[in-house]
Amino acid sequence: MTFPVDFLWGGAIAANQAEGAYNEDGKGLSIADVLPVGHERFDNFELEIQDGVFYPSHHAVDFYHTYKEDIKMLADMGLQCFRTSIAWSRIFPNGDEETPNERALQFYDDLFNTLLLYNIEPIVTISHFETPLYLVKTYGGWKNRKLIEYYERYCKVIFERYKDKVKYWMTFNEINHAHTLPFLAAAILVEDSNNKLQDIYQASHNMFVASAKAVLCGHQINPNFKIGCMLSLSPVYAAECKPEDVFSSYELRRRSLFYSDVQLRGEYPRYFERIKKENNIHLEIGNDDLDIIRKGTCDYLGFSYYRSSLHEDGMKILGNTGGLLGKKNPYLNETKWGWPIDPLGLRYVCNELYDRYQKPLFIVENGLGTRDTIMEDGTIIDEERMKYLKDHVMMMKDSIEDGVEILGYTWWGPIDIVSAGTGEMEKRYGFIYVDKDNEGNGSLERKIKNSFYYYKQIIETNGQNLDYQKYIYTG
Ligand code: BGP
Repeated sequence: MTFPVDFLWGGAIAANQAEGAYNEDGKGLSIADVLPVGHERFDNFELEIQDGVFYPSHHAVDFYHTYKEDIKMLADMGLQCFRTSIAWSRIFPNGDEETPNERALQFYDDLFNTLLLYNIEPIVTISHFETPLYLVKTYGGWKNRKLIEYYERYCKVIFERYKDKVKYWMTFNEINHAHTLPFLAAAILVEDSNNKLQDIYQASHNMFVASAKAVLCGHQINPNFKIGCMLSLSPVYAAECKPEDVFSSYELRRRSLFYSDVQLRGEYPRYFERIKKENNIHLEIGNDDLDIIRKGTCDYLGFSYYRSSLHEDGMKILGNTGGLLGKKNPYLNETKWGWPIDPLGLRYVCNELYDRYQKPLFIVENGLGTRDTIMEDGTIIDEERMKYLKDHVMMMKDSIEDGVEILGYTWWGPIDIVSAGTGEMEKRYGFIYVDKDNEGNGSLERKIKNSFYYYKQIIETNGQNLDYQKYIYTG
């Protein structure tokens, strides 16, 4: 058997993309709650809710109310672990309160209990693109080190509360997106800044300290906790063999790996000195910060992998989520949203990361976002999704045979949820269909897609039976 017996097969979502109930039971607004739908959602939003604007996170797929039935369906599929985030603005509506919101704590108690009832291991992202909005409006987001204190308080509360229910944690979702999606990943508005990189690196520094503090206090509360960092790590290939393209791709890659370098090695890499000098960056660093970062290294590296990108020296860089990135790769097919499909890239990344850190990896996001067609008889034969899944699982298997240590695999969006990049519902990842469209219409009814049975088979056979022919039989 290639996959270890304790390999965790699962699925992943985020609170803001699934729960809805944006103002129920005392929840405050989060940054996601002011983002409209559309490809320009990050260029086109206000920090206050506007009349007549549709906000997809407000009701999302109503997971806040349907989690019991949804988890039962996921359990039927055989899920062994389930990654979700805790919405920080449920626990601390503004983010800077002294006392947590008990109703919200109770909600996550019930959610984790439901998972445990089905023997599904919960995996929790502490902050997944949903910083309380008040922290942006009042403190300017993560570039203000006040947030370290508030995040630490939040972590202590949830660690204490769920210490016997949750073992796997991740401190910040796709922290390296501080560069490409600064509002989502670091809760900062950099458009009008006179030194954008100064703000991004200051926010990153503060998040590093916060993450390290979380690791230290988490291990104190429960020494069995496994606390990981989480990055978006789709690889960057040079567009040509021109040395300038190759070196520039390397630098772009390193701009991401900078985050895992700090969070896994516990210190700033030497190349950072030059970046600071050349960009006039002066970081505010507290007396104990570097010591805390050194001691609070993460236990594993969680990462998302969807695609690769092609880079040319001097090219404008866009983020993974949402925008189209890079040049077209003539060797790869693309999804309907223009993301190159590159299974071998996953093996490349797994090897690259394990060679660099020798720490366990956790593939906490991978998936295909596409449109689905419902047949007349109600079936959804999502062959493209099954193929994507098969090809990536095969590469994960090869990576394990290469000697890479992988803790598990959580497919992104096992049930359809709102897209982070565009706010669309119709960019679907799920094995379970949710009847809702981009404008918010629909009955929210859940329907099983054929890929549901296929993933169930993969889990049941621990990745041995990858044949999906019988699930594309149309009669
Ligand atoms: C990652 C995010 C997720 C997620 C996923 C897919 O960057 O961590 O929150 O949504 O990308 O992206 P999208 O939803 O834009 O298709």
